[in-house]
Amino acid sequence: MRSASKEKNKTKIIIVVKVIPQYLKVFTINFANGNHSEKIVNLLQQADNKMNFQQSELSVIDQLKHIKRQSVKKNHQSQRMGCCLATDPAHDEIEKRMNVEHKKDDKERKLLLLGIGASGKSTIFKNLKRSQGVVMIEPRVAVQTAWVIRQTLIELMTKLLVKSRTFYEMDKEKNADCLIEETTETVEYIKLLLKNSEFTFGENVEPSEEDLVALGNAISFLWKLPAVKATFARRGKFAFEDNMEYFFERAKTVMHPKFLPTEEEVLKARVRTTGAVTYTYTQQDTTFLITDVGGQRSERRKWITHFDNVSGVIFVTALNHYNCVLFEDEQQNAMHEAVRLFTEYANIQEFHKAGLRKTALRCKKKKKKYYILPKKKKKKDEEQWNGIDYEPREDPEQDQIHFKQCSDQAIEFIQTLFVTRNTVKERLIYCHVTCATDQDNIKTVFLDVQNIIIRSNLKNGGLIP
Ligand SMILES: Nc1nc2c(ncn2[C@@H]2O[C@H](COP(=O)(O)OP(=O)(O)OP(=O)(O)O)[C@@H](O)[C@H]2O)c(=O)[nH]1
Ligand SMILES: [Mg+2]
Repeated sequence: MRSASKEKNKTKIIIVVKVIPQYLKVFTINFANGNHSEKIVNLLQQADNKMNFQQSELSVIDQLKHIKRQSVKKNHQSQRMGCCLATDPAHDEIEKRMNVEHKKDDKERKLLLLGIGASGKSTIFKNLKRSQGVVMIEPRVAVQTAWVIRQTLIELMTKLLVKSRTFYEMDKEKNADCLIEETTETVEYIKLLLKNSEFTFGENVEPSEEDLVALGNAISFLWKLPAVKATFARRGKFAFEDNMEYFFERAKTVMHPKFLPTEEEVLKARVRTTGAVTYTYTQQDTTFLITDVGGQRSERRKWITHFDNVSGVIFVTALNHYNCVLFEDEQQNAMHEAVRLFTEYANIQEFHKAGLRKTALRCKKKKKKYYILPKKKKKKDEEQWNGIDYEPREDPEQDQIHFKQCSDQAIEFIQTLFVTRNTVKERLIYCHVTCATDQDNIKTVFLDVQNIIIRSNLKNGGLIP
């Protein structure tokens, strides 16, 4: 039996896989983030920061550690320069504060949300806050989110039009369905859209009410074009945001001057995270600090500042990413990037005191043709998908059974891709398959996460076997 001291401070890796409900019908989706103006994103982030809960960039202990490191560095530099500075007076004070904070830290459990961009971290984070009773949309946030959605609609419709042309030019026979038929109405609407796609809404540029309504009509019309739909079906080949189908269908409503998004729509809208946000809440006498970080490549170098004393890592990965490319690099498959990232971070020194106990998987019924890693593209270190590919069956009952078989196999395959990357034998890894936009689902996942952490605290303290 392992001693309690050895068990102490174990980091748990919990993989949460997001599931896209609309997958009943559609193909894969990816985000095309970076399209919103930085200003809107910043404004939103600021507004989000002001919501009524505790959050900060770094925990106090992290900040103190940083100050201490700076102070030690300064001392070393002084000594190298021949100065006989015994100790920095600030040093003792920092040590004292660190001891106090460490004691406090003992009662706090730090959870870290990691994963590639658009994997669903912030959606889970927002949903967790919502389940804790935090009001998600203050009037100002709602107005700003409305502009983000409108801008995204214009930009992504423009992208679809451009890609329609690219696909058609690339292979006129194979991509014949991407050719946009030229009619006076189509040309007029495209012109209107392109004229407005040059603006960044929010930077003192707000179209008139008439222009907004006209834009809504244009997007709604263009969305119905078969060529646009055909290009949309090929969106696994270029970076494209999640949930856009929902907003395209409602283009006229979204472009209405009085439109304000509902909570569900705020969850569906894509706002890239820059930096990190921490939310503190208490459950069963334990204080949890959960940190959401930006997942795009440029954001990941900031992660290291959050690794101290982490009790649990929630690694989020999106099931639809098996057929998506990265926004940062359209040549890179998003699922491959997620597996690589998990391998890198699951085995880093900071999370080394971890163990593997069991893998729990919960799954919702989904209808989707799964072919995760194209066989021809298999690389040396990648597992090959040998499961059954989903082909719709005529008989609904048979179809359901067949689908269940396919989806179970595919989920197990993805799960294995991650779990087998763990090289620390005793680490605990739990897998949940959930839908990040579904509040009840996320509530259950977090209840499980909290229970795991609380149980392991009691175990470490010798209170339970
Ligand atoms: N339908 C559906 N959409 C989801 C789910 N999870 C996330 N999304 C959508 O995916 C998009 C990206 O989600 P985010 O939560 O912003 O992703 P992120 O991991 O925080 O991305 P970064 O901040 O760039 O690291 C948003 O439009 C979400 O609404 C899910 O389970 N189902
Ligand atoms: Mg985010």
